[in-house]
Amino acid sequence: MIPTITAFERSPDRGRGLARDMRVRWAFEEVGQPYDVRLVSFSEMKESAHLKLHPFGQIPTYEEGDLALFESGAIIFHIAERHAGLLPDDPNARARAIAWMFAALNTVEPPIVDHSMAVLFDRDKSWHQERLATLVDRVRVRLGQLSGRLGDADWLDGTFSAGDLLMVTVLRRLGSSGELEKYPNLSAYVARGEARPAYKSAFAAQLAVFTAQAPAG
Ligand code: GTB
Repeated sequence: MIPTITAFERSPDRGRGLARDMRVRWAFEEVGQPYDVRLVSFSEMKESAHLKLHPFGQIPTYEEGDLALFESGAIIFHIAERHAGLLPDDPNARARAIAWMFAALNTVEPPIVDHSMAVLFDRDKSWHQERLATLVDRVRVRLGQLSGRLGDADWLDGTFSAGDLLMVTVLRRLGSSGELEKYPNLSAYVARGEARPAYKSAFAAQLAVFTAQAPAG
């Protein structure tokens, strides 16, 4: 059975692959699992049909037969458990890869999202500059620690895993902030992820949604 995920009908990122369906698409491509996508509008996400799938009215969701899932991390873990290619077979290496999945979502993503939300939504606030300085500091602490741990390795723990997939997508959210570029090994790490054929296929698929809607010319 081919799983169906949901994605933004019109992503605010204009095809840059920053919304969280991108990581799920990438996981499917890594394991060679075909998938369908149902595009949803912002208003549809808050209607009861979608809320049955996602209690917080967000994307992505995952449906396969009787199973419905939300939370990108849980969806990717589900995919990784059912297919080879995203988690090592060795039990200890597998546990460490799962720890990196949690680290990406629980330790590195929050300061990055707080920073990007402040840049997007709080520019006009009187306290913006002061708050931004704090948020930038928090991002730099995490990037410095991550950079130190990665060192000159290609991936976080041996071979590429779902931990790397999530970490790369989280770091990409820094966008044009200039923060990632302060850590050349992290920039190279993200570039390595983006160079994977599975990443490129996933990126092209989400970009096609934007291009199909963008006015020509
Ligand atoms: N913890 C959940 C998960 O990992 O699945 C978070 C899901 C989530 O935040 N979904 C967002 C959403 O549906 C889309 S990805 N938002 C609509 C809402 O809450 O009403 C977040 C996102 C949105 C836009 C950009 N962008 O434009 O750059 C980047 C990321």
